[in-house]
Amino acid sequence: MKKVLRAKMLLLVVTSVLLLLSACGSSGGQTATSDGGSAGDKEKLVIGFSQVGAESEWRTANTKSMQDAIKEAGHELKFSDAQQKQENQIKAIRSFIAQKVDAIVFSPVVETGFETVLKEAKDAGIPVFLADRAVDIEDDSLWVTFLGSDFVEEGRKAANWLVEETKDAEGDVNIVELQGTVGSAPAIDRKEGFEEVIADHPNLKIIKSQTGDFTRAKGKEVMEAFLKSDGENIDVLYAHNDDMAIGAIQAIEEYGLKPGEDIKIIGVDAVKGAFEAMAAGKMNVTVECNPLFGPQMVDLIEAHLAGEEIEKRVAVEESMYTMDQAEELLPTREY
Ligand code: GZL
Repeated sequence: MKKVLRAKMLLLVVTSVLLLLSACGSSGGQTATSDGGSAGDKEKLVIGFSQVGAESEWRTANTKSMQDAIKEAGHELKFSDAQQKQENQIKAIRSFIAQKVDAIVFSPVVETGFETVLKEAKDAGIPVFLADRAVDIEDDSLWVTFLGSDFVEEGRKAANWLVEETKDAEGDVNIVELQGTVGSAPAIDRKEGFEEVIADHPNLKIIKSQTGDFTRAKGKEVMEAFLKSDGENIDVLYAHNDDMAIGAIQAIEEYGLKPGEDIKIIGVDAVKGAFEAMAAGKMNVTVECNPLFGPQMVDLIEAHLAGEEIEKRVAVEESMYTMDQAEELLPTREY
């Protein structure tokens, strides 16, 4: 009996020692996987992302889309919020270069002033991917691709809605315009597209135009000034983004007029706030500018670094939404 007990004890000790050794082996250098290789089969990249700022609902959603996509792909993100200042973006890109990241994603706050730092990235052999906004630089070898919306088309869509909305109007239709950040691609292009369409309709007149820098606060402030100088004479507001439109709506109500009725409100982005304003009858239309392109951007980076050919310009698919659709669509909106 004692011999059997001793044999069982010995077996238990040997088994325990073997188990302990195998555990130590797997928690050492390599994480063991079913195929015995390193975890996953995708190389882990370090991606530097220089974001414009956090000036609008659109921007916040865009940042989240990029951060989530990079994390889900198993890559490391080095993120910089430039607070809408060009000098902060230039500093961030130089920092990414010094850290030898594998790729730089960059949404330029304005179209000019980045050529030198982009040349530094190219000289360092680090590919740059333009996200959301373009730069006005001849040498397009300084970036791999530009993934973003067609802002000129967004301006055209806004104006075409107004042409249809005012086709039976008698006399002039007076428009005030809240422009986006001065010098930014969306501000320049949304103005261009809108003016291209209304040029064929001389009764549609822009009587005041000023930047609201894409923020609610500035949009409200500038709209207050418009109302002070031209209040009863304003028929339409064209805002280059919904955040400025929402700020302007507050100004219009405080002035004593009904936004969406006395003054038609046109925005761009199609953020949740715009759907809420439209559902409340205070805004008439928003042109979609889709910020949720994080996964598409990660695919482009991985494809380029894997040696695949990438189109120089990749457009994001978009639509337009009106007041009568708002209530039904609001619960479905992701940003
Ligand atoms: C457009 C983006 C613009 C948004 C604004 O792609 O660059 O910047 O329309 C944001 O809301 O501030």
